[in-house]
Amino acid sequence: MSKLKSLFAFLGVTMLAVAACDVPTTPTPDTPTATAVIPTAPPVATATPTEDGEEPVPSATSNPVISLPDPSGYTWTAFVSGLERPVDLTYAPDGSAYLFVVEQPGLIRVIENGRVLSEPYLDIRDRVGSSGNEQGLLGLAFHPNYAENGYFYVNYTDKNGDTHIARFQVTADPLTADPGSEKQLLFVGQPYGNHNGGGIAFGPDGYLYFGLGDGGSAGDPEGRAQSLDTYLGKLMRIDVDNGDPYAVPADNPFVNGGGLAEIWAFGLRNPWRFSFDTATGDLYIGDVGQNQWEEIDAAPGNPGGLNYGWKYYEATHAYEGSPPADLNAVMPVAEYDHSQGCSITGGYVYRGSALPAFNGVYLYGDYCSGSVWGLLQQANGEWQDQLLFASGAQIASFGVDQAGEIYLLDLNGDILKLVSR
Ligand SMILES: [Ca+2]
Ligand SMILES: [Ca+2]
Repeated sequence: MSKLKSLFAFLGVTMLAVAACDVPTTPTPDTPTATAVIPTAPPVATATPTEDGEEPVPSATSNPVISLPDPSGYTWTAFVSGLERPVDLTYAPDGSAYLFVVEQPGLIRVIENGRVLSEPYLDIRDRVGSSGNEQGLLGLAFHPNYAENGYFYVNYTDKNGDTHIARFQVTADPLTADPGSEKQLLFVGQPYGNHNGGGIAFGPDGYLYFGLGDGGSAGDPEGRAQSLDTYLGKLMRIDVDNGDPYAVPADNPFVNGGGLAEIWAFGLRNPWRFSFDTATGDLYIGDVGQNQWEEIDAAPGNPGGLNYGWKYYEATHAYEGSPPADLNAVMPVAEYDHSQGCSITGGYVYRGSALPAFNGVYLYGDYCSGSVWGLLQQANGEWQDQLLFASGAQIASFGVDQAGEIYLLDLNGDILKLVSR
């Protein structure tokens, strides 16, 4: 996580790229053991591996992959192109093979068999404002029971720059949603044009999560990220299946007071992208940094009420103010400085089937440098973090399809898919 370690990681990749033809994936030298990460499995009596040649049986939450793969065997290949500022990609959990891509000016487009359909799924350019680089239609999440209710949820900024969390519904035509079906869940005024967050996703608990930045400007001038009286600089968690327009889950951290009831996590600067590991439910957040440091936060088990430290800390580094003694800030599991990029783009833990060497690996990138890193927790709890790819893209987001395969979105209009060579 230090510059030094990042440098070693980069050198390692470079050397592999130069030297590797048939070099098998090897554990990194500082990985102490080759035992599998099985956090919730019953304790093993000894550390001795089975000697009868049997494969260890991974539990549902284990990572059979114990070391990051040799990236030279994989590449980001062109998937679709010609989009206008694509910023989010997801699928409808209804068994269809369609992919849905969000275009920042206010469209959702459908991808069928690697082809972008000409008719948009949703067009709300009439109410979306995207004059600023960080404004627009920013995030999309389909309801887990979309096949039955046709609901999906978006995170967007309007013509005044203010945030809306809203629900829409599909029409009788599965490829067309109704722009007139908008139901507003939450309106949040924005004091500045930037740092609007934008991510929105259902958690493994069936609740809807969405992230908002600290409001903007620079250095969180009004201290919003640490204030529990504003949605800015937070991750929220709501129950869209009860209440009108929603209910607050009874186990939200501030449901009985102390802060806004919808808040799930705080101390965030601009959590542009976050995701849940579909196998473990663990939460990962890419929180964009201020002057020097970009960070990935991870919350195994996704507990509520975590404080990610901004603006006392920019990643692991003191930023401004004296933290109170009881701060208990959660430090990132990975960080890099601005010699390696400028704005972090959180990604996904790979759980597809085409690339088994990536199973359990969290992939994330940088908007400016196009670098893609892999992050993997080791048996001893340490995180292996390594630069894997130079994508050449302006990475606005990552996305996964229903099969768990992973894509990256280039803000210039392209979507790339990770494949083996
Ligand atoms: Ca803002
Ligand atoms: Ca932080």
